[in-house]
Amino acid sequence: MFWGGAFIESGGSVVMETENNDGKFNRNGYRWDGAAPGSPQTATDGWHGDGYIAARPNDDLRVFFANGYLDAPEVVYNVNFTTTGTYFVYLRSSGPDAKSDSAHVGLDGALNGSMALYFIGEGGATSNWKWRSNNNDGTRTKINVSTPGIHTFHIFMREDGTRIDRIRLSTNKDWVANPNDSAKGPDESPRGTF
Ligand SMILES: [Ca+2]
Ligand SMILES: [Ca+2]
Repeated sequence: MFWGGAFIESGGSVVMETENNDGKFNRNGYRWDGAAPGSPQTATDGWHGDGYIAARPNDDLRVFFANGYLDAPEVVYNVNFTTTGTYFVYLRSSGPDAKSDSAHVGLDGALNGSMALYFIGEGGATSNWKWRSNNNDGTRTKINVSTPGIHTFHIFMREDGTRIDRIRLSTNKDWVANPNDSAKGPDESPRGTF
């Protein structure tokens, strides 16, 4: 789907519904269901916007480790940045089990992190969805926007079955979605042409 422009970063923050992606690439028998073109996924309650994306099929047969992320199915988002510098990556995610709770993220084609995400039932949790912002080793997931203008944010599959609802890129390293980390977060950013 052509949305007519890039997401607009403002004040060091940009928020995107994952289902409003700007491109989608199926690879090696795997795909992101719910990414445009195609209807958003809606079966797991608690999503925002029009739904979410999910890596499928969830057969646990293959994990795209960091050295093979370019072989993994991908979705992309175009963002116009005016604020340069370090952004922390926050993903609102969900998964059916611990073999379905991670993804790779990047900027302009480079890999910037392999994120440990969230699965239902983790730690006795009662929410289907939570925001996560760390790599698998516990360090923060970051991107560096070195120049103003349009850049492309990428999500690649790592483990199949992973669901992602929303993306926030923020210069605030301490952001917590109030009233708790399962909350929606800020409204989706507008788009514009540049
Ligand atoms: Ca899986
Ligand atoms: Ca969504």
